[in-house]
Amino acid sequence: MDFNFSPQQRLIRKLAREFAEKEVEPIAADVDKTGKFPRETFEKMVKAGFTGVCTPVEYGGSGGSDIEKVILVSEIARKCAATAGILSIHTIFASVILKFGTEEQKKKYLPKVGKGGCLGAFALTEPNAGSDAGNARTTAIFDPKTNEYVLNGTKCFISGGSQADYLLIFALTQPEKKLKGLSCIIVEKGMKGFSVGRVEDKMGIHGSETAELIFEGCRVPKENLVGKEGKGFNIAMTALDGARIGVAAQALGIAQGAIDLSVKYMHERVQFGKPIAALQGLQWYIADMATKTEAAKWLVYYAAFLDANNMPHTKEAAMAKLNASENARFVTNLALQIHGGYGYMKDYPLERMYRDAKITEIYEGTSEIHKVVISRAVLGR
Ligand code: COS
Repeated sequence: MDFNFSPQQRLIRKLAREFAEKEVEPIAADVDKTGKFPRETFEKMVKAGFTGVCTPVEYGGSGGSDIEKVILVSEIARKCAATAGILSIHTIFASVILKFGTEEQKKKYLPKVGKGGCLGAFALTEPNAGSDAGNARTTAIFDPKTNEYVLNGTKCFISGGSQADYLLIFALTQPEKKLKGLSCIIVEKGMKGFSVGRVEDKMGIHGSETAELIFEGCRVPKENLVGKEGKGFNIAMTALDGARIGVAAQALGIAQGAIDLSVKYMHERVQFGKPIAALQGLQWYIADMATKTEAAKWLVYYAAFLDANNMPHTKEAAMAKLNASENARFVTNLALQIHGGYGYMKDYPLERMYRDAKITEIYEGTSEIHKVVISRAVLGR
């Protein structure tokens, strides 16, 4: 067994930490306040090679794996969960194209979502297909006269959907087959018949825009089909296994950031004539926060290790996300408590982190869905 990062991974962690301190932390409160997508920061992440983290060098990426993705996402989430979420979700597009795309699709799209500065998104959810993702109703009917798919329907709660240049849309090419008729199709920003609807007003992760996508007779060339027709659900589930590791990394970073702030505050804040770090009640809080976060970290890295080595990781990704997201809520709650009244004020980052942590228990699969996935694997059902 080897729990050490390679020298390369240590370097990436150092770079990511410096980037988060210099480029992300100073604007995190503003991103939260305005809810504006941090385009400039995204462009800086492009320049730093973060956006193509898992894409091979020959396709314009940085040649890393899920382990490097976890390092980047968790370090950035330490300072701003919204920015980390943007990066994490963006990487799903490339991972799907890499695993299921044609050589032409890889050559066309991977350099663009790597060093090219384009943003990718993943659109599965619909008003009546959330946890029951197989109930999607958006259709993509093939028109043999023009060799195009014609998309009709609405996607909702799509992270980055309003900003994305390229979107993976899951739609029924054979509606009568339901889940088995679902396919994955690339839609490009600006395609006729595709528009962005409502941009949601959320509790947290404000800079990571969440949008409704509307398809009204949107014509997409046949070559934009990813994988085989009817295999869309399997593609979506495979993609979500990786995406869940990204959310787990985001949750891990939020928890680590809340611990950092709590330690600093406990040494500085004096009550009853001594720093509050001397109070045993709060020492026990910190002990619990640190222990649970350390445990969460290794489950996240284990899932990433399996993914990076092409080993089955559905159960482990679900466990990592379930555990890390519950931990992020637990830790931000105690961190806010340690900060007392100051923690509740918008002048301090704790109330933002507390709000941001909540989404990690919901998106890319709720905690309850992860328990379904885990229990099925454990019970062999
Ligand atoms: N990887 C690859 N394929 C998978 C898979 C995985 N992790 N999980 C399931 N599949 C495949 C199955 O093998 C099956 O394929 P075949 O029919 O070819 O054998 C198919 O998908 C259907 O699987 P299953 O019967 O398990 O589907 P269910 O409808 O019972 O759904 C859950 C399973 C609940 C786990 C799934 O719907 C889910 O993850 N829901 C949450 C969706 C979600 O996370 N949404 C968040 C937002 S995404 S924008």
